[in-house]
Amino acid sequence: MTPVPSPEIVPGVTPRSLTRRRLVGLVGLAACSILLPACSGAAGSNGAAPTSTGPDPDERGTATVDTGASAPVPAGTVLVQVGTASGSKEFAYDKVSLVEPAGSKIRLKFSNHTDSKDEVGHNWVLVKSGQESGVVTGGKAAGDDKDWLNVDDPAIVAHTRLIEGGQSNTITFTAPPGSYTYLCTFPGHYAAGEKGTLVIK
Ligand SMILES: [Cu+2]
Repeated sequence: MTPVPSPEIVPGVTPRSLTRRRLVGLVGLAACSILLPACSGAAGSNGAAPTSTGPDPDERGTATVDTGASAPVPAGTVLVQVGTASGSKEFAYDKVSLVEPAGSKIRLKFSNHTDSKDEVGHNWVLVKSGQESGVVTGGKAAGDDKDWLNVDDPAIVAHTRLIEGGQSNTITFTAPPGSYTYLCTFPGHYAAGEKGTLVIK
């Protein structure tokens, strides 16, 4: 599956167009709907209705349990919490700047604060500075089946899962001193402002 839909504008598009599992073919539309100036006037032919593929295993059962949150906390671990904005049309983290001490393990709890009914997926991906666009592009190419992330991209330092509203995912990682960007690889979200900076020093 290679969702590269033509951009188009449909009046009255709801936030559902940015949902994780539905309207996959309309991702371009979703990106457009939050970037209206760039897309105004554009017309495409991809108006196909979404195809239901049944319940996604990620959305039920153990995959939705934040097992990382209950793992033992090694000495010297720094606890960090980052969430998303709560609105289904807001694409932002609640913290855009983090500074953490060099040499620490960082345990990061990432929470998607959108309403679960809105089905807006987000992730938190830590990227080497200057390589943001490649990670975003690679994520889009990876597609919905890969949760919009190319996990093999060497520019990625750490990442959470793509999670639904109301869920959290905790990860533990270390990173060498430096400046990093964290961003969401769901198509359109980074461009809409879902990003921040983490400095390790
Ligand atoms: Cu996002």
